Amino acid sequence: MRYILILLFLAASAALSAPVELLANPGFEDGVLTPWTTSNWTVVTTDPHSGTYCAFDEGNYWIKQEFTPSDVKNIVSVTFWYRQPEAAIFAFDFLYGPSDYDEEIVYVTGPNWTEYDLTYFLRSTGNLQAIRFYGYSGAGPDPDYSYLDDVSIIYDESVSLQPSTFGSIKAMFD
Ligand SMILES: [Ca+2]
Ligand SMILES: [Ca+2]
Repeated sequence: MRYILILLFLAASAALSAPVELLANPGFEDGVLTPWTTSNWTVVTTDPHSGTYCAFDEGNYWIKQEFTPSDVKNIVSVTFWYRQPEAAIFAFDFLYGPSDYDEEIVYVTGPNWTEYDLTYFLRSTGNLQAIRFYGYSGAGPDPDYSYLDDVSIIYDESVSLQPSTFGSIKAMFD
């Protein structure tokens, strides 16, 4: 009986320690936005970063996905791919509550798909529960198009036991 319990414990530990993607439909390959919500974004097939689909917006509108509130100490990476034909800017938010969020501006330097790593932007403590991106308006005379694809938030239960997790390191400097 004892060995069975140990085996069950090991199996449960292995299941918990596997890194998991917190987002659903992170590359829009469902062909619809769900479960993303938005004020104007749509799914298109115009030059996606990968697969068949990406998300598209014209103007400064938001797209957001909520997920199970997750301890930042276990979030090992936040990345996404973004494209704007004009050299412009866009904003993104990390939400820790319905109206509790941090916002930052990203400067776009060229028209090609670019990967951004937002992991540094996590708070040292708290539970992340949604991510939100914006398009833009203005910049040059071209249409204010924004494309988004392959968003990823990786959660790993096992890293909470390690003092070298990103959140712990950040806490030293807060
Ligand atoms: Ca895609
Ligand atoms: Ca413009």
